[in-house]
Amino acid sequence: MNAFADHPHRRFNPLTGEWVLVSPHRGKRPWQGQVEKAAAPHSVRHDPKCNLCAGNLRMNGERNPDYKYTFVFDNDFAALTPDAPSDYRDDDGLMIAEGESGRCRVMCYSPRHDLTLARMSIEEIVPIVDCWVEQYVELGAMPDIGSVLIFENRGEVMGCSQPHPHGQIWSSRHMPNETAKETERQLAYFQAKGRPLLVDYVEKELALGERIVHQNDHFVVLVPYWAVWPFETMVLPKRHVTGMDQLTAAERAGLADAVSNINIRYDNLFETSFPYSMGFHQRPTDGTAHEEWQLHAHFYPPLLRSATVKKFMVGFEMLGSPQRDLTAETAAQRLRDLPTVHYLDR
Ligand code: H2U
Ligand code: ZN
Repeated sequence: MNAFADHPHRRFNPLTGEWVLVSPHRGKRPWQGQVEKAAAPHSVRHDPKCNLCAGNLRMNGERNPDYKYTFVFDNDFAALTPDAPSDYRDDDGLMIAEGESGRCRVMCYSPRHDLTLARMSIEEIVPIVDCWVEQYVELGAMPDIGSVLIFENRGEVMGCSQPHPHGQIWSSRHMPNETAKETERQLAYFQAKGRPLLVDYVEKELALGERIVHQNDHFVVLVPYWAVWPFETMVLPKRHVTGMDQLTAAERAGLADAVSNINIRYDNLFETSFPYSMGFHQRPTDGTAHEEWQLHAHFYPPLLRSATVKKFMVGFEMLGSPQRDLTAETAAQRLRDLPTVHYLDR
């Protein structure tokens, strides 16, 4: 095991069947990458020009209600719509297209323009968890929806177009690539071992402890053994839960705590509003039980060594395999060692 702390190796991601190259010896190489200015934190509680603030006009001319907690609306520029063209396949199977129906929604986390998940109390995050569950159940019950993907892009560097804290929900007839890969891998493991892959994985990580960042009675935050992004993490339940609809009230609060904790640690790492794409993977909503599935969230943050220096997925990563210098164990240690009071509150 120890040679892996200093020498190039590759690690296998059992959830996707893909490899990541790890080069820990490169940790001290000289760096002259770009330095951008960190975005200033948003300080106004209500911005009259914001499309997502309560009571304001959206881009399609509709007015938002005077909402108090969360607010969900159909994306005014939805990538998926309820109607879809029919499928097409040429004789050689070289040109294949399928009509894809779906619904895209936007979810404002709170009326506060300046309140990111990192600055919210656990009590303020619980209504967001409740709203995630509600959306998963409602969209998943639609006959043409086989997959519900709840996610958040945060920070301009991640292409987030609206500063008001919000997430998105894209639901579709087919499973998108990542969920399809994870379904295939989890099913194969479940058929071979009779246990869900990620239930076994969490048990193992809890016993080893070296990649655990935070845990409460119900949820664990860890840097996965096969992490690709420098400070990538996963949030996983401690018991077998195929989808959010199976969470008890105590588990929803546990999830809110886990989400709060990792967001505070992330902001504290480089003392900035930490950008990321995060999202939940869970049981496909195609009407089958999917006992192989385990609910989890992935956080994919691009920052590498400061508030402005990010990791680029280029060259070898784009054409070969993802690569990282920092080991998952070192990343977990750094996140674990951070204070859990937000730097702006200290
Ligand atoms: P980001 O999460 O990447 O910032 O995207 C915000 C979404 O909000 C984006 O998909 C939608 C955009 O289409 N949006 C509306 O539907 N109406 C608006 O008035 C503003 C933005
Ligand atoms: Zn706003």
